[in-house]
Amino acid sequence: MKKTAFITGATSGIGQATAIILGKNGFNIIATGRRQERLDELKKELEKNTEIHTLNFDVRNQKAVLEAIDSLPKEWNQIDVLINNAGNAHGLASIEDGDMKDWEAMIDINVKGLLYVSQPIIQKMIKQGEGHIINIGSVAGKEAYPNGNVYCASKHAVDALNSSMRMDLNKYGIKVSQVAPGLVETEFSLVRFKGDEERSQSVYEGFDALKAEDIADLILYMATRPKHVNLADVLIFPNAQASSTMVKKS
Ligand code: NDP
Ligand code: 8X3
Repeated sequence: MKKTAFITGATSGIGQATAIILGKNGFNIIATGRRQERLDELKKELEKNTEIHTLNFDVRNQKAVLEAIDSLPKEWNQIDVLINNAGNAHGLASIEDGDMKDWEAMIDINVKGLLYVSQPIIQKMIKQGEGHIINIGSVAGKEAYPNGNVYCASKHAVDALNSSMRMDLNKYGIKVSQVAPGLVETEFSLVRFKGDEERSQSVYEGFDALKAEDIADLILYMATRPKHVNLADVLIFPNAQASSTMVKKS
């Protein structure tokens, strides 16, 4: 029987590439995000290959998250893989200058949003007697970097939750894994720098950054291992990157 993957933040970057690769490799897809036109485009592209159901909600709104998950038709009730991907950085400023609204957004989306989505799906997985959660963390959750303060803190929280969730859910046979990427060229920097294309582009100049498809490829590998194998935590860098702050640029 085909497995179903529930992917948050499937409207761009890593989440979108993951929906596409999983959809083309035997998974039914539940794709979520806030930009309806992107969800519609993805549905159009993927329905040639697989079954796809879309849900539009903001992960910050717990009521909306629960209603969206409750609204799933019976045939979409089984969720085999949850990919907690929705997230972003907002701003890059020294702690004394940081914008409280940016801080709240990162904590609300990257941490609280992940929890809002996870719990109702974990309840389903417990009833199913199996499931796999793949959390998208970051190198920023392994080592902080200057001006990264609250984004790094939010991803350190994902790192801690990944370990702790794995311990809590081990008794139910549910796998919990993390992918912690370095620099991936997506809309991430455009969001971080509030639409400043030049500043956003400069992040990825002078080296070959990872592509969203590289991360999606890893997620496909992780999601298709045999039942007894769990890639618990994978740090993935572009070859030019050696740490959160060391990137060899030409
Ligand atoms: P993108 O900006 O391309 O994608 C972010 C996705 O998250 C979008 O689909 C967006 O959908 C969704 N999202 C953002 N805010 C919300 C919200 N409030 N409610 C629902 N969905 C939301 O960035 P990436 O693909 O790069 O980022 C994906 C994940 O990867 C994030 O968790 C990020 O922290 C992590 N990451 C990224 C790295 C990089 O270098 N790019 C490196 C390490 C980790 P919509 O706007 O439609 O709601
Ligand atoms: C995204 C990678 O280094 O921009 O998590 O924080 S970085």
